[in-house]
Amino acid sequence: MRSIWVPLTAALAALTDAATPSTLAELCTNSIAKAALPPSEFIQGITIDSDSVTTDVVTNSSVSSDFYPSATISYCNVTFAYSHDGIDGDQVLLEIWLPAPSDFQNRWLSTGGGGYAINSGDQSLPGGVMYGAASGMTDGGFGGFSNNADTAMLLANGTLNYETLYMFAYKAHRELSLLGKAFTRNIYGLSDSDKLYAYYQGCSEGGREGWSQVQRYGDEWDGAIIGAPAFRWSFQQTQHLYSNVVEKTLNYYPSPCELDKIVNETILACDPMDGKTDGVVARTDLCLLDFNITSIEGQSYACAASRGTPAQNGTVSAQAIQVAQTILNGLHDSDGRRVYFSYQPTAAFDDAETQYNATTGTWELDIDQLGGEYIALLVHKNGTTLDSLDGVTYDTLKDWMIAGMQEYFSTLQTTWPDLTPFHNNGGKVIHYHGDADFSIPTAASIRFWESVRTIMYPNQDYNASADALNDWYRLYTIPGAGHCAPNDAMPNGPFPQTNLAVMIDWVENGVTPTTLNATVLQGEHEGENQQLCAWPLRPLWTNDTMECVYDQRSIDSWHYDLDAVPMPVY
Ligand SMILES: *[C@@H]1O[C@H](CO)[C@@H](O)[C@H](O)[C@H]1NC(C)=O
Ligand SMILES: *[C@@H]1O[C@H](CO)[C@@H](O)[C@H](O)[C@H]1NC(C)=O
Ligand SMILES: *[C@@H]1O[C@H](CO)[C@@H](O)[C@H](O)[C@H]1NC(C)=O
Ligand SMILES: *[C@@H]1O[C@H](CO)[C@@H](O)[C@H](O)[C@H]1NC(C)=O
Ligand SMILES: *[C@@H]1O[C@H](CO)[C@@H](O)[C@H](O)[C@H]1NC(C)=O
Ligand SMILES: *[C@@H]1O[C@H](CO)[C@@H](O)[C@H](O)[C@H]1NC(C)=O
Ligand SMILES: *[C@@H]1O[C@H](CO)[C@@H](O)[C@H](O)[C@H]1NC(C)=O
Ligand SMILES: *[C@@H]1O[C@H](CO)[C@@H](O)[C@H](O)[C@H]1NC(C)=O
Ligand SMILES: *[C@@H]1O[C@H](CO)[C@@H](O)[C@H](O)[C@H]1NC(C)=O
Ligand SMILES: *[C@@H]1O[C@H](CO)[C@@H](O)[C@H](O)[C@H]1NC(C)=O
Ligand SMILES: *[C@@H]1O[C@H](CO)[C@@H](O)[C@H](O)[C@H]1NC(C)=O
Ligand SMILES: [Ca+2]
Repeated sequence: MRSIWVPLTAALAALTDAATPSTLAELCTNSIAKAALPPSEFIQGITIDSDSVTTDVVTNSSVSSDFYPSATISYCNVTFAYSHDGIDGDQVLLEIWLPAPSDFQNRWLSTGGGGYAINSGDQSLPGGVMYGAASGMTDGGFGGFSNNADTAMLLANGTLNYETLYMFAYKAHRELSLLGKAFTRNIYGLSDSDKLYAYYQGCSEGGREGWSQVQRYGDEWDGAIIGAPAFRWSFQQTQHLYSNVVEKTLNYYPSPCELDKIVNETILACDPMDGKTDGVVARTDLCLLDFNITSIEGQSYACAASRGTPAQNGTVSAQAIQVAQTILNGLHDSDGRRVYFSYQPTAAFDDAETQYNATTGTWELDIDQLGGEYIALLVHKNGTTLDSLDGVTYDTLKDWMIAGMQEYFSTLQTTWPDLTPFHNNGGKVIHYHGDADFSIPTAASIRFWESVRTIMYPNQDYNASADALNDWYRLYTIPGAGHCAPNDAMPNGPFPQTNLAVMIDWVENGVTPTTLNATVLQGEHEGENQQLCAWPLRPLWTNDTMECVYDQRSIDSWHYDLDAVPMPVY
């Protein structure tokens, strides 16, 4: 696939008149990398610092992850910096890993981060290098690859750093793709007519970053692999505080063991509903519809002491059931109208986690700082932790969701549902989400897919529009999986580890992933292959054979009328 080395610019020609780099060592020099930098003003208002280039050969590095198969890779680690004209002290760093010229397969991969990080350090780049893709990440201009956006977001109390906000929201990824692809073309000597396939891979905040580009730049990628995206930002972040407000409102603070017992018993009860008793709840929708956690009340639980927490035992109380059920019901305002939805049953109650007070010997409120940080940093704009929920009610949460939707609509909200430019450009999306995600509700992804369907195919019935969307944007839920990872509580569940291989096959060979390839990554069935159903079809096992079935009752259970919000929520 690799094309012949054709120097593109005079500078490049001058530096490479001797020999075409054919080995990693020949490719991986500062002078070759410098010569391959796009010219300054390649993007209006950006100056590339050619003196900043670093290059390093890395050979035979063993890599493994839930997001790509284990491999041993060799690459050239290139970094360089650029700045935005007119901003004092601005510096953005890019890191790009280049496969050896003989391994390069005309591919680019952009990668994203998690939480307030815009990259995943050295965790995501191997997933592209192993498929012959030059693979890149950015530091967003936040002061180094391990500095997160939150550390740079507040200039002073009451004043956000809007450049940081926009870089984090979508601008840094646009620049990474443009600069990274141009650099890749130059250094491997692609001609203008050579195709450079462009991909994206990221989960959680990395998933939101992926959508930020697909929603804005139709020509950026041929294929985007997006897991459990942290989009619908104001709702998603505020939702992390809902469990705490439930505990406060009901004045009951369950121990971690008591909540764990509720999760375990839910898994036990709902496991067979998918037709296979294997310790995995593949149909959390049936679990939601047909299992009432009230039956867990009175069951005894016990957990051994562990660091910082004492041994816990007791019987599941009516109050604990009420807390859990209210969390599962999702946020409603004081008029009983629905504001948002919650995690699926079987998801761990992470947001509800309490802390032990050794003085009083009781469990107390522990404010979830995923939610707390959003309020402190981007709503109050005066810090990064929320110290108190005093006076915070369900209606306060509603107000934060709605006000935040307006304030961050063009930056972090990331739910623009018209993907026409991306689709017209031939783009493909693989979107996946763990059924037992405890950090981003699985229904959040279903809602967006359904929003795209209704906005882009308004005149077709459900099946016709679903089929049309599934031609290029497919959403898969992962039985048993937690947040962007397999789940110890359901170890026999699969995880889609080969997504980039599947996407390459779809984009470059036209092989549609009717079901998504997945592998059991732990436990007694480790290594076993499973397939994931594409929404709106749901998995159902009969005699050890899985089928993807259409189940109207299940489909309906994922649709929520957010009647407390006076605006469409995509
Ligand atoms: C990398 O591994 C290959 C194959 O095992 C071996 O031939 C080569 O010497 C190794 N390179 C280095 C630098 O260790
Ligand atoms: C890549 O290079 C940068 C800059 O020298 C360095 O900070 C980073 O640790 C390197 N990464 C790897 C995996 O070698
Ligand atoms: C904001 O105010 C708090 C409390 O007065 C102070 O501790 C903090 O340093 C201030 N933060 C900034 C970024 O000015
Ligand atoms: C829940 O199940 C896990 C095994 O998946 C076990 O380790 C844990 O102790 C159980 N918790 C309770 C409270 O029974
Ligand atoms: C669960 O069962 C209890 C007790 O029978 C009942 O009060 C409650 O309404 C049921 N909840 C749901 C969601 O059906
Ligand atoms: C339950 O905890 C109490 C102390 O709180 C302890 O005495 C008892 O042995 C525990 N029972 C079990 C079954 O772990
Ligand atoms: C534990 O409870 C006591 C008594 O209410 C309180 O003074 C103390 O601050 C609490 N400790 C922590 C770590 O919250
Ligand atoms: C931040 O602002 C909120 C809302 O105005 C206020 O309640 C809180 O005390 C402030 N926190 C700090 C650390 O200044
Ligand atoms: C949609 O297709 C499913 C089969 O995939 C079928 O069972 C269902 O009846 C169809 N719905 C409509 C409204 O045609
Ligand atoms: C599908 O996954 C299996 C392991 O479960 C793997 O052997 C196979 O190569 C994967 N297929 C693709 C297209 O990557
Ligand atoms: C499942 O297996 C049982 C027992 O072997 C058999 O009676 C039944 O017909 C099978 N069902 C299907 C749908 O194949
Ligand atoms: Ca099962």
